Amino acid sequence: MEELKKVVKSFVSGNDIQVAPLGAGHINDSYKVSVDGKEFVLQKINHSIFKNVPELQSNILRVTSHIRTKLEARGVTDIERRVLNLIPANDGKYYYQDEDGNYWRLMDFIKDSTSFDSISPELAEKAGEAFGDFQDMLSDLPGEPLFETIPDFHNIGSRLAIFRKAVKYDLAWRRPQVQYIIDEMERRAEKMRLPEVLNELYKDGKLPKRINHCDTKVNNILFDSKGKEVLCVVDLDTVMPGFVLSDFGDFIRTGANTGKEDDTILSKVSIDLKIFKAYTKGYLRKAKKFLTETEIEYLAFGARVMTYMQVLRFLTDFLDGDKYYKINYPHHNLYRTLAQWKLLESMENNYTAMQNIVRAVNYETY
Ligand code: GN1
Ligand code: MG
Repeated sequence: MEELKKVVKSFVSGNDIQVAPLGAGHINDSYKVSVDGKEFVLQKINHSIFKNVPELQSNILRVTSHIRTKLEARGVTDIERRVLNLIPANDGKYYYQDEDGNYWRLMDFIKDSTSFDSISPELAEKAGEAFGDFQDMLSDLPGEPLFETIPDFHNIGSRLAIFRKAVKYDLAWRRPQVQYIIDEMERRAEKMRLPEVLNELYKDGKLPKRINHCDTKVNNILFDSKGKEVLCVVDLDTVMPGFVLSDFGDFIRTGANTGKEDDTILSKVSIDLKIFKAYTKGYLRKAKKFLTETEIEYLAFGARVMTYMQVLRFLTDFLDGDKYYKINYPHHNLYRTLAQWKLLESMENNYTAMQNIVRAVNYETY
């Protein structure tokens, strides 16, 4: 704790400093900090994953400043609760590097807020509006393109290549016990891959790259303390250009699952079509005005491909010996893999219904 207080002091000064662990992210370490009563969030940035922290922080600064300007123009009054606010370190940089080479950042804590791992259709609709509005607000971000904080992050072709390498080298000697899942993933590879198709559509301008959040997990939205209204979108490490189907898909993967991401009771895991529909409604209400027909047509596919990609990513990490994601118990990555695979199967069985929902909602949305 003394170490952490020292880090805090490289950003702000004060006498009474309290630090406590916060949240359950799979990548960074987060803490809630209080300095003489004022509250902050301190994060240790996982720099084996985010290799260029100065560029990462510069992305977040650009994105949050741009959103702040938009909110001001709309006349929003409680802006400090509507967008993250980074605090500069004593040397003026928006990060601090300690003697061990670890990178840290500090931001204001958003008061009276709450987040959920599972939500009602009403809230899913509001979450859809929030992520649609997020993409809309960033659509005219000035300056050069955002830095790609993790190259090929949502590129299914490269995820497959990394997965195949993990299978081949089998670093943790775990391949035999998961061979049947590997086979199932390979069986789906051609259908899920589509990079060529997507790239063709991209070249034709039918599937543009837009600034995406790229980590639209349901718990990356803060609601007010009553759990009724969206306050703001958080976890901006991966905001970068991509296909909107991946932002849509990752929300559905996490928010429209009747079970947990790592549920050990697989019968609890399935796609919740009510949530799917509600999110689609909210999202299209905000995003329809800028989406192409092709983007809308591919939304349901986005949910499938993001879930497929998450199976690959958890399974890759299991085969590698748990190097990427934080785990809470041995074989956690295997349980995550199984639960996401179950969700994928449920989406496959309900795919026509999902596509029909998108079409119907699109038809009804103005
Ligand atoms: C990670 O850090 P967290 O928990 O928000 C991951 C996402 C995965 C997710 C799986 C940088 O997100 O891409 O979808 O876990 N973030 C990174 O739950 O890899
Ligand atoms: Mg994250």
